[in-house]
Amino acid sequence: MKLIIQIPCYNEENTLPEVVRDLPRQLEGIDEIEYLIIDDGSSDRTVEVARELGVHHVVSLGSNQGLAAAFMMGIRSCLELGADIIVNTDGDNQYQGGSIGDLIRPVVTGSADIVVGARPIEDIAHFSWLKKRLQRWGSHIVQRFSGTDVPDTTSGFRAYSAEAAMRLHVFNRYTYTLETIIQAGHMHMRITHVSIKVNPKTRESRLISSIPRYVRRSGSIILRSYITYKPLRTFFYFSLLPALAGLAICLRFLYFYVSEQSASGHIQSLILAAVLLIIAFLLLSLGILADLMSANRKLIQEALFATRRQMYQNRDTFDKAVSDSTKESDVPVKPDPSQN
Ligand SMILES: Nc1nc2c(ncn2[C@@H]2O[C@H](COP(=O)(O)OP(=O)(O)O)[C@@H](O)[C@H]2O)c(=O)[nH]1
Ligand SMILES: [Mg+2]
Repeated sequence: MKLIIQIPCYNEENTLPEVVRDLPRQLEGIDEIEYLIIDDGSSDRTVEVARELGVHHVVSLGSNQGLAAAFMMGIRSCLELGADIIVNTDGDNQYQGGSIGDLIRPVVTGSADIVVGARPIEDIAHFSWLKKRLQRWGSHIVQRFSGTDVPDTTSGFRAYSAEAAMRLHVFNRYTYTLETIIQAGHMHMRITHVSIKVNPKTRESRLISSIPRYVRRSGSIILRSYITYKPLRTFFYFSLLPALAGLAICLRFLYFYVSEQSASGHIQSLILAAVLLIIAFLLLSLGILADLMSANRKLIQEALFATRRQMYQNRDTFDKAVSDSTKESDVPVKPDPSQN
């Protein structure tokens, strides 16, 4: 079994040496361990430091594209390098390399597809009161939306089986942490967590430069991921308010119409009710369309997974098949004698 530990890095020259030195060299149940650095257009010496430290693989995005893009590039690279298990950890030395053995165990024994390292949020001294509350509420919302019980949904310390990694696809550019849990939950992957300890703070968080911005971006990621997987339900909820308001106004109109034997004076409310009911109808129609599109997405997702599995797990067979088919199409077509 091959384990690749990936570290997305954006200007981590100061902390990377400590992170790499702390990584395990061997682990029970693992035959090979390799490290991979994803450099997201760092302007410091991150790449040189990684090479000096003897990191096995360094891949680069060229320009700064954000943590989500770096994470996905790492996942694809690890799969191409033949990883059976992929561990993601951060470049700021927040997580402890010594916990990787515990983190991968459920994947090694085959009892989980994804394992999240859950930090003791309440006991972390450098997390402010507000950050602790946001972590807790955010995780609670993600648990509800994903149907999982991961207590720390923003933790970047995780282990993925190769098959789980092949199924994941992150659409947003900001962070992969929330979207991957919602995706995994809806794809019915087995996702579990283990308690971990963290190191003292080495620097300020670069992902959370401002709390309101972080809340807005995370909220939009959660909502968009949920709509992707449960479009009909979401649009049904959206349509409830105009539908109920429209119905109530309609009933009020009917009441006056029957009791006063005249509709005069209430036409405006009838128009308002009609507008609200049309809005509700349109929202529900959008939900039905989105639901049909999501059925297509599921098929594409399955096709993509099947292709990736064939590509990564039967690498030699796949390469041969591709080169054979290229050779065949290069062969000049012989003229058919029967045509003359
Ligand atoms: N690829 C990429 N990684 C980033 C970026 N910002 C932060 N990171 C990495 O993401 C990880 C977590 O970032 P950090 O600033 O520690 O945020 P925290 O999770 O709030 O502690 C670290 O490994 C960083 O190097 C970025 O713009 N691009
Ligand atoms: Mg950090």
